[in-house]
Amino acid sequence: MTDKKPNILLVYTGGTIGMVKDFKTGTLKAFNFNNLLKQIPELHLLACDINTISLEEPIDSSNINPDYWVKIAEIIADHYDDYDGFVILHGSDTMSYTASALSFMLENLKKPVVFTGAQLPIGDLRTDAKENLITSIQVASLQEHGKPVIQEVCLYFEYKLYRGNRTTKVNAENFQAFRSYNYPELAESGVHLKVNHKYLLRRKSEAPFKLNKSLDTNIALIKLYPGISEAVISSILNTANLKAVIIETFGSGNSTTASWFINLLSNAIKKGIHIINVTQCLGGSVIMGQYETSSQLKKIGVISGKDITTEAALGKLMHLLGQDVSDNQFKTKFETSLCGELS
Ligand code: ASN
Repeated sequence: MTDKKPNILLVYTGGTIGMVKDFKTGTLKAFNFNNLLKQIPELHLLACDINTISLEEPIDSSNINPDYWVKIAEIIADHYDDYDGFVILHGSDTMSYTASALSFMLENLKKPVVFTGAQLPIGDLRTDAKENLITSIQVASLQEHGKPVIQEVCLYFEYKLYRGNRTTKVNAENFQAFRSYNYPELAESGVHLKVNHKYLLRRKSEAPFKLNKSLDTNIALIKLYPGISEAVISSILNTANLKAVIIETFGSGNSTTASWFINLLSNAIKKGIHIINVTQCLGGSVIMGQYETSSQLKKIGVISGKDITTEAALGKLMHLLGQDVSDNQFKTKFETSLCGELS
């Protein structure tokens, strides 16, 4: 083993974390990340080497889209061999979507990709940014027997490390903004940084790292509510070029049993549109057939999202549609875990 310090690439995409307060005017403004080490001298104390790279025009994460996901994934792929780990600074609003999508795009990842951000800018006196940033870098630097401890896309926020594709932003006010209801935390930061080794993703395959850039956005998301009309469902299902729809159902995957609803879904499936059942509940799983209100969905060929989050279901769907998976294989592929996104 060599004494070489881990090498971390910090990728700045935007978001609140990267804003600083101009103390003269009191306004928040974008931060020149090339000066990061000057702004946060603590980073020099970390036992790793850090380089930074920034999107040309950093964004508020509400402006994120799959083109940006490709840009971020390309930065990681282009530098994959040169770094031991990656920390991605991203706005918190859509961080779970980006972390989920990247988990499918970065196939056979064997290095840490840690997403983090903050609820208050790094220049704010009460900021949560410094702890999030410093611990994310430490997490990305963890090595055991010369190999990274974390070998997956994860999200670090407010003392907790989560699997990225299991997270959801649940709070716009609290520092603890994220939760992972269906999968335990990968690590917790207290006096010690405790890693829950048994929950870490370990791929059996020795296949090399591969970047999947092809994402198909011909999809839709419908959240069911009592009173949703035939006209609304029908107009969405008649969207030009539509290939798949995620339906956020009630409880363990239940929906209205109204015949217009089942018929619309059944006809869409016959036309080759994939329908995915994801629960609106934050925790728990879709179990089609448990109640009468889901058995027809099962019968007509609706795909079970099991305990996947909506964020991960969207990324997985865009990814699988981009991979030209055959119609016969699609259901099985969607219902099988690719990188720990469902149980
Ligand atoms: N609007 C910000 C963003 O997502 C929120 C944040 O980063 N806390 O870019």
